Amino acid sequence: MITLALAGKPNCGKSTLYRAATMAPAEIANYPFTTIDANRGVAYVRVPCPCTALSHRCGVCADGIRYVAVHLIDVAGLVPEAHTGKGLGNQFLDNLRQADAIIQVIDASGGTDIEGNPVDPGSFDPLDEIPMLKNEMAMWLCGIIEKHWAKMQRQAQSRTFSIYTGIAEILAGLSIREEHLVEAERDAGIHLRTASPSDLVGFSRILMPRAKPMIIAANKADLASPELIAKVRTAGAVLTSGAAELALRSAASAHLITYQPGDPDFAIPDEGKLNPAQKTGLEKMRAYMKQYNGTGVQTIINTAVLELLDMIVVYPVEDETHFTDGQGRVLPDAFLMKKGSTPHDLAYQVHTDIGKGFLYAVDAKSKMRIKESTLLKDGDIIKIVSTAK
Ligand SMILES: Nc1nc2c(ncn2[C@@H]2O[C@H](COP(=O)(O)OP(=O)(O)OP(=O)(O)O)[C@@H](O)[C@H]2O)c(=O)[nH]1
Ligand SMILES: [Mg+2]
Repeated sequence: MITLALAGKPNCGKSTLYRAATMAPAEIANYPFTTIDANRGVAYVRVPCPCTALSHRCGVCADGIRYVAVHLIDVAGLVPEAHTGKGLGNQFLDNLRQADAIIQVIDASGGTDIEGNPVDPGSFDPLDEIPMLKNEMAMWLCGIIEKHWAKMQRQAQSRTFSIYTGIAEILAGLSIREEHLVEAERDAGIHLRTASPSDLVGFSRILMPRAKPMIIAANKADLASPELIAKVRTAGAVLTSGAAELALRSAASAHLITYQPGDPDFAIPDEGKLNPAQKTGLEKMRAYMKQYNGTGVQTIINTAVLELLDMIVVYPVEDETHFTDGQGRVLPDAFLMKKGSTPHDLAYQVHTDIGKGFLYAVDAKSKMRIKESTLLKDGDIIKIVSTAK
């Protein structure tokens, strides 16, 4: 399953975003290093369900909205010089190994310094947080390579030894491909076989963003001044209010409001159930959501998966006439696939045996058999015909 990780300085709202997105427990507090051990949970990408265009509704989606699961990890806060052991150090960055992409959380309100201590709102520049995390992550990566470097250079004396394979092995689990290494070596202007420790720093800085694509969540946007909002937006950040999303989801589970994650607004079925404080709180959130088109929490997850990781959602079925699986369930599964995947790739994702025995695929919407080389499209409903059952 796709894995996203929330990372950033302490006290910027990572655990709040995590709780809002997963509705799983996690400690939240207004001081640095509240989180020590990583939290892991399930969040969802929101997409329109293709069943709305069919004669049978699927029974899985909520009013035509389909939520597709991804893993979400919330890690401890990172401070400058974490790679030399400051704060909680950077050992916990190992939690990011499994992440396909990183959501860097910054405090858009400028109300906490680089170490997460509360300061006057607006007195800290949130954009200063961005290079800090990049730097610490690059130094972490560099540290992993350096640990093995002496041995690697000895091995590199042998002509048959591939330095790329060697590094790829050290970084196993980080989803780094050998071509990333070749490109980063070229762009850093170094020769890996003879690289010095300082060469490795430059190399790691270039390699890091290729290995772990990153997107920025400008959180606590509900507290941010218009100037800071404009500033973080110019830097390409997605505005989020983890606190608002968490409050809305909690209110929805208590049946005080009707709200689906990612909706631009919510409804209050019975005003009488709310106390005055709840009413004022909800009105504030509504004003915020109107201005910024929702709380931004769903947007950041969708953007990370669908745009940053360039994925589409595809629906495999066994019966292309009724769009069902073997038990008659309509569109039971939704798979996130990298754009550029083929039906054969989908077959492998469903099951290795189905992939091995792949014969051909049928586009269930047109009922046409599709060529193996055809690329899957977002929202495709596909029947796979395989020798394996
Ligand atoms: N107004 C507002 N407050 C928020 C928001 N997100 C988080 N907070 C508050 O910011 C403080 C820190 O939140 P946490 O979620 O614990 O932050 P963290 O990044 O996980 O912190 P560490 O685990 O210490 O690194 C808490 O007081 C939250 O209530 C937000 O979107 N808006
Ligand atoms: Mg935390």
